[in-house]
Amino acid sequence: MEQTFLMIKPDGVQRMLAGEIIKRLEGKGFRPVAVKMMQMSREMGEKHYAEHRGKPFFPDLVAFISSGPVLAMVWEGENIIRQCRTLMGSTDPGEAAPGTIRGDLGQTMSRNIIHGSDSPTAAAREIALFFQPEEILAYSRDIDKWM
Ligand code: IDP
Ligand code: MG
Repeated sequence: MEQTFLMIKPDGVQRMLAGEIIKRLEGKGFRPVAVKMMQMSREMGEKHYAEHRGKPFFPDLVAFISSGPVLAMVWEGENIIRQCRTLMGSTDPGEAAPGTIRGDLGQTMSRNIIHGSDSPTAAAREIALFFQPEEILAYSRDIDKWM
């Protein structure tokens, strides 16, 4: 089953949107297999966002992502990487469609509440950055036969 890395960013945690976001993911039928509250170090922020190093917004992005607690999660489901990108909406909440997480709840490009892996390669890299293999559970739910 495909897995993705999702993270509620510091703005989402502070605005108490974690429950709302998890509700949407559960409602879609996806399964959480690892979840932890943590505060990222600056170094970890730089690693997580390594692809953006050198861009003008990189220093602020790293400062922001390490500024307070985040909720780091691994979720699984069929085609979950693509589907979660769709549920999240465009990077800029001003452009994100209504009904999406960023469209409904996000504020600006730098305060867009949620991170989600954008490819299988990114998902594998990000999951390994945040979780030890033994922290990721394998289980099924009775309702999964209806999914
Ligand atoms: P994504 O989160 O939708 O995958 P990316 O392009 O990977 O978007 O950018 C990572 C994060 O960096 C975004 O979620 C956003 O918070 C921030 N970001 C991206 N582009 C800009 C920008 O032009 N100005 C400020 N922040 C940006
Ligand atoms: Mg990205």
